Amino acid sequence: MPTYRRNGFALLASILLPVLAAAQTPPASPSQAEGRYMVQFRQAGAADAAAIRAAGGTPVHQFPDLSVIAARLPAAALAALRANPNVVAIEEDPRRYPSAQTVPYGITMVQAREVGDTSAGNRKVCVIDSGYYMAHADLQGANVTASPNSGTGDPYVDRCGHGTHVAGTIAALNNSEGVVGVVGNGALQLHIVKVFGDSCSWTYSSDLIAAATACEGANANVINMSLGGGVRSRFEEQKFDALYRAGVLSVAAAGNGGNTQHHYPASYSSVISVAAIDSGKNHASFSQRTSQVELAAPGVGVLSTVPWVGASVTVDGATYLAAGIEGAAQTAGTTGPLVDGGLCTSSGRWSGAVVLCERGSISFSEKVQNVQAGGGAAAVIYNNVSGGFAGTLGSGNSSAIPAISVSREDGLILLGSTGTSATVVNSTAEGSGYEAWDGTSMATPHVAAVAALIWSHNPGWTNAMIREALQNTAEDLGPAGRDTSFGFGLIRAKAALDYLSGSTPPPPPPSDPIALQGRGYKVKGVQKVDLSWTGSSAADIDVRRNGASLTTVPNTGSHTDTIGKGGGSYTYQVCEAGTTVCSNTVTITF
Ligand SMILES: [Ca+2]
Ligand SMILES: [Ca+2]
Repeated sequence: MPTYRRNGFALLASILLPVLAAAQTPPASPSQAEGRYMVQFRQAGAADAAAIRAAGGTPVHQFPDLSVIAARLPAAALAALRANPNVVAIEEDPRRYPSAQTVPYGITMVQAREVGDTSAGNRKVCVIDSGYYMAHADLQGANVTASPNSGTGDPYVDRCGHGTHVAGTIAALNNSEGVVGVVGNGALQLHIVKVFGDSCSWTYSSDLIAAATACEGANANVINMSLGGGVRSRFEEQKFDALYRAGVLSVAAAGNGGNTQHHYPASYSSVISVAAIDSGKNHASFSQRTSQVELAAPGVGVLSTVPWVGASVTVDGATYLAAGIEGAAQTAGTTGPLVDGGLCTSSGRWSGAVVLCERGSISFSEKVQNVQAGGGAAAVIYNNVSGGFAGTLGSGNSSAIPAISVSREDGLILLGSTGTSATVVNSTAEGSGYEAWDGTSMATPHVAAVAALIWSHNPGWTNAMIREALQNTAEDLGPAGRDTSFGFGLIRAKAALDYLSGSTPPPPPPSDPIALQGRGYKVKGVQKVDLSWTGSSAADIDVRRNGASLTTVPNTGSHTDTIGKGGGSYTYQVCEAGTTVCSNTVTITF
């Protein structure tokens, strides 16, 4: 009779875009009464600056090689200089903006920016997920390894995006673009194991065991598992227990069911279970509440890297991240003058324009159709309440023009730029994009990366020391003390590092090279215990029960103890015969 049970593991992110951040906010406009211009004269000379001043302007820069003077000019001065026969040309001094990088709120909230990362290269985080989009402009190419393709496709291709989003939270680069991760210097070692293929759905528990074994083989210190399933596996638990004993810190998502059920591997004692909170440190309603929840981290509206271009609108050199309206046309870049369409409840004369529409009154589909009917090249719908939103044209609907949504905050900024050129992008093509996602999947990498970051300050610290420090320094949230929603609370990198600072590395762990496992069962009322062990090459093994030697057997790696009828609790240990080299203890209770 087959006893196979499909032990499915789902990715733990809802692919939603509820919170969208402005990549950049342009500086406030200067007074319109006076503008910055560059004035070119026929000949460079001291008389040029005098001419500017005589007209009522104020020189700012002089470029003799160009015969140009940059100056602040009131309208009257501008008119006077235009009439000056010595002036060749006048050009408005256009604005230039710094390339901007957004620091996602979660990175700040977990104190990642308060802890030095110069030694991050001595730690390795293994990411078991859907792959890693190696070509992303904001992700490191160095210090990354991957387990070979085992049927899920190239590990450096991620058509699902989940693994790339998780990796961005861990290690997006601290540069002039996009976002930044917990460790932004590109030094942290990453090992990628791709268990989710392009279908992005589920994998088997045994695939996860194999992946964890691959992490172990790659000498990972921390394993990130933004995944889980509701069915426990004894063998999987044994694997993570063994990894913990071997010094690996495993971190997994508590689950997105919004219920009180345990999710695995998060709910094994040897794995840290991570709950999700929002930017206000409130418990995310989807985040599962269990006795195993250990730490909380940001998991709502987490902005990170995705392997597709995505949606945005760029005006005056500033790019605002957006969300594509479902069903609308794709575009790699549609440019037109930005106009205010109000609520877009009717069509205007919008030929070639990028039309701003406020959300409300009519459906998104009707707004986009009105923009299209008015000749508009693209529609940008901004929210009528704070934050962003994910919109759709409705089932089966489409539009010939691209349409995207932005937050109310960004919409109001854009309203101040009407008349200038705007470029709308809405593309699922492969590329370096960013999206804000929800999920305990998004919370988990904050914890894995913070653990690696603080651990890098002293590789002599043990996984247990790191775990204890994270627990004892978490910011208590919700009911006082550990609770099922937040565990010990919000993870805090700086506090944990301070807690550990001054700690000296402990002596090497007690000689415990033999790993013992036991399983108890009854046959017609007779208690039996199957023992199995690894890690010893001795010829003979002494089996001990409740502290006393029971028998000495050849080292076959296993032994069955038959106790007789009845019940009780029995503690086992095995030692190399005639030595004090012993295993851990295992207690079996009937
Ligand atoms: Ca960046
Ligand atoms: Ca609490």
